Amino acid sequence: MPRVSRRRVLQAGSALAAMPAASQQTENAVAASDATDIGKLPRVKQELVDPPFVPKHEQTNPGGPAIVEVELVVDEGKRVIDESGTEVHTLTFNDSIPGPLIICHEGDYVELTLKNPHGNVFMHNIDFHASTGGLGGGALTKVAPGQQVVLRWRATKPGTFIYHCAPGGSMIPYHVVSGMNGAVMVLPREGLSDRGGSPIRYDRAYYIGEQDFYVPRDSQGNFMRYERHADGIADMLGVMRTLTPSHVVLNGSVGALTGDRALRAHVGETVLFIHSQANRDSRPHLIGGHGDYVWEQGSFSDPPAHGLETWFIRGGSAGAAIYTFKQPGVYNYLTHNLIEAVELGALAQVVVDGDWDDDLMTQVQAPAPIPA
Ligand SMILES: [Cu+2]
Repeated sequence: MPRVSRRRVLQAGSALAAMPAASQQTENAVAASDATDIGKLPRVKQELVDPPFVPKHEQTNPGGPAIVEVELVVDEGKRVIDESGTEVHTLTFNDSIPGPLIICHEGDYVELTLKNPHGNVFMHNIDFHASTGGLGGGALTKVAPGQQVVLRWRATKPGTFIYHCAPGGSMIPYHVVSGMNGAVMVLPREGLSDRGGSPIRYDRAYYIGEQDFYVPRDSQGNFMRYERHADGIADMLGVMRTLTPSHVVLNGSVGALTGDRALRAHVGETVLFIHSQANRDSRPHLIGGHGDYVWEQGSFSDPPAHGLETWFIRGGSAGAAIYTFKQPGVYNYLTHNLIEAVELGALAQVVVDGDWDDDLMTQVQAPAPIPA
């Protein structure tokens, strides 16, 4: 394969975006000055982990920028997404739905190696909403089976952002609703803060990726199974065009974050929830708790909202919410379209241990017959 120079691709990208010539020159100038400094920056390899867990990270990082190296491998597989054994062919980053959370600090460079292994059949790429230029990296990362590519981009905007595959045409939504999406969290160097500028720190963080699936049904209404991935594409595109998902789930399947697989916390702990939805709107709600601080639109440049009951995640974005648990119990974390939560699967649980606070809530009288 002939190597395409970065400059050429940038020019192609600018033609697509009708970028004026002056800004093209500026971009090339910036690229040249970056190239001289980049070799001096420290490199940090980030071990990505399967959600709901997040990679090890510092909440503050007052030092200078680093190059954060990450690797994503495209998986073309199959998975069961509900209790009745409904099976879907999946397209994923690192065999995980959602793809792993990547964490860096504002000003860092993210250097991604994207691998599309031999044996896969589709072309893939990646569009980082946190990045700038070149279709979010999509123009520079198209990889055929057997290829890998390395992309570096600078995290200039602090916040939570999705990334997703976007190989072109109908394959863009098809790959996204087959699982190819995840999120990046770009922390401010001084860490998170409230609207008064006071620091906010968390004891643990969980990444929840909401996924809509569009599984075709047969004439009896049963979910279809397809031997090969390609066999089901036309039927699935038909269901996608109804805009009516068969499943809406948190972290890849119904029940992925409930029961034995529920999230854990203790009374008094402050928990950061990052919630992404690459394709549809969502309404996260923690039953029995609140969003103490919520960056609903995901931008850490804006102060968080305080004390919310439900927040809104726009399709194609990720947001963050922080809550300090004050009571023990099993909390349901769901999308407050309750039909999607209860009937379609978009429900997780947080099991919190600790002591009950009677001052916050108490049962004054147990259920008893109404006096005559
Ligand atoms: Cu893809």
